[in-house]
Amino acid sequence: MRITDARVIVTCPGRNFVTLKIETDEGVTGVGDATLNGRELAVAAYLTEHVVPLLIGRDPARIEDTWQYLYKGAYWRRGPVTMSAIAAVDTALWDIKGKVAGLPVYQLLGGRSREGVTVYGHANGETADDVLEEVARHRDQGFRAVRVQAAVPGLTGTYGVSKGKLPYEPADAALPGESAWSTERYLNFVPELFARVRAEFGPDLKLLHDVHHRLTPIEAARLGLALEPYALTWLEDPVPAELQEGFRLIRNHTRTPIAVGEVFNSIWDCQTLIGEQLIDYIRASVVHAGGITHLRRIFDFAALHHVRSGSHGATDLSPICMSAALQLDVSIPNFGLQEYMPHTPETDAVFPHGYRFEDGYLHPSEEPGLGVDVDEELAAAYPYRPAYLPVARLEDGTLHSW
Ligand code: EZ4
Ligand code: CO
Repeated sequence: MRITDARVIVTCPGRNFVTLKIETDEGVTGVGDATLNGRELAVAAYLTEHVVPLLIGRDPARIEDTWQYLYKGAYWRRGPVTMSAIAAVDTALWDIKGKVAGLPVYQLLGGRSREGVTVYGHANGETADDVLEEVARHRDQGFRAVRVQAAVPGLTGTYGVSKGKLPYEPADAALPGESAWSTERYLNFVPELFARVRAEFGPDLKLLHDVHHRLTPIEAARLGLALEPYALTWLEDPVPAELQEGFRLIRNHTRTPIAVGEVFNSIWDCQTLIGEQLIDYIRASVVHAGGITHLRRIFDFAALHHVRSGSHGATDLSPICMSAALQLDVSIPNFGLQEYMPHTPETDAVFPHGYRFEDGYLHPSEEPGLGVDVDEELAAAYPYRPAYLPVARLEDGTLHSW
């Protein structure tokens, strides 16, 4: 079997997505997500200009060799643009291999390790009262785990909090918006919020919180310590993670579990974090961390160090990425949690898929391959629109960490 064609599909059914579709001489096709929020067209060009010509004529069965060829052959290794492009190829090749074998991809990864994939939803709101309502709504829908975020009193526009009741879509402006940040106000408010949520919902519901890289290690240590009475499942992205050693200080001060990794693109981004057991959950994703092949390598490394998976699953990861993530989630031994933000009906229609939510779990498709496709005709009806994440500034105007 040979690859005969590969094309990049850019579409915006409510938000932007980049998809790679690979075709073969035997009529079997595969799809991969290549979406990099706010830098979509860079990955599209990387694929079209520099990767697609290398794929034509290759044997689609050689997944590992193709991964190594694209990673090592480029000379320029790693980076989110490169690794999202490699991820798209890798994901599409696993899709093809599953279809050829007549098996869902998880069967090729060793089969099931669990009955369902435990997911967490997002409860967010302008006030603590709104948040309590949202947590209750998720619990009533069957969610066993909920990420809790509220607007910080005294600040306008807190990242991760939607306007109105819809799931939030943070890349919301043709040029980046700006919001104000105060570490003092934030640190004073969050423990109060969790005291209320834990008191209202009891000990069984798993609670999570995302700091979005806004603190320093000592500030994160203070927050982790203050949250210990409320037994969080994890505190996410407490600090920017370029300095992996910075997590030693957090670890030395708090027993609140730590999750990190949504911006990571390779195993080298978490080598110290995992190797020294400085984190509890690694949140890298199929689309940004080199596809199924490389993410499984990260998860296997994590398994040796008591670190579980906590895969990123925000709305900027397409249903193709979610389909691939679920195939991994259900098969690996050290699965932890999977983030699940439902996509809009427009997005679901462009990417018909077979995964389903039931009773707090997502279940992967049982179709051969990944069980997802892209409707190219429908995709063409939603042209690309520039959309960027906001930036945060301190109250005096200083550009703050993201
Ligand atoms: O900021 O997906 O855990 N979820 C998040 C998301 C990320 C976006 C970035 O593209 O932190 O909202
Ligand atoms: Co996050």
